[in-house]
Amino acid sequence: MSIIIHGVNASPFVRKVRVALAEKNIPYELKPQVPFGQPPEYFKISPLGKIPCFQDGDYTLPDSSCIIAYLERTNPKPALYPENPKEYGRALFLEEYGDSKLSETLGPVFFQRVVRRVIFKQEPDETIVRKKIDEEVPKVFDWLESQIGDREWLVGTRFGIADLTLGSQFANFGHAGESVDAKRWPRLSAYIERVHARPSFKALIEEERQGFKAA
Ligand SMILES: N[C@@H](CCC(=O)N[C@@H](CS)C(=O)NCC(=O)O)C(=O)O
Repeated sequence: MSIIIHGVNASPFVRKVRVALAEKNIPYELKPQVPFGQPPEYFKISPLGKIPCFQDGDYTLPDSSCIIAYLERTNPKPALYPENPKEYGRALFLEEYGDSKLSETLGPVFFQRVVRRVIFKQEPDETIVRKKIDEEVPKVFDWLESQIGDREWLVGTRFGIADLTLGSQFANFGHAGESVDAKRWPRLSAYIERVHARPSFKALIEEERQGFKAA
């Protein structure tokens, strides 16, 4: 096994890459690298200091979006990006939306409820959590609900980059003890269940849950 992913399994960006690797059936090793207190050597392979970073021999590549785009070229099947130009553009935007807006909205809920408790042994600040859930989540979920419509997957007819990006962010929402209200957002709720039922997601979510329990 020559591929190494530097990172930790709680990161939604690391999970994106791990799901892509699982979908493409590519073996790899996860090498623990926490996203704080990074040693100076880590900045040589990941100049922003962020996780994940990919390594295959002396080839290194940071950033989940760059890594998955690279994997699509080295291991094209099954494809995670649509062929059709319009669908391709839509898939890239949904990936960006997941990595930015959705991450900014759901990430702090996970940080307060899981990272603070498990890593820093502190109580969560529920004021921050409530503000996110009551004020920001509804707008984001309304938009996602409108994008799903009657589709099985967000773009085209196959599971791909948009689905694995959104699914990764929602996995952390689940780890924080939250779920999508199926009465208010029925399509989004069923869609996230569908994404998380894929073997690539299911195995990781279970592994992560066990890790949080043990910590
Ligand atoms: N655009 C990056 C974002 C990665 C990212 O923000 N990772 C967080 C952990 S979830 C991190 O490493 N934060 C540490 C830092 O910002 O110094 C990607 O897609 O890989």
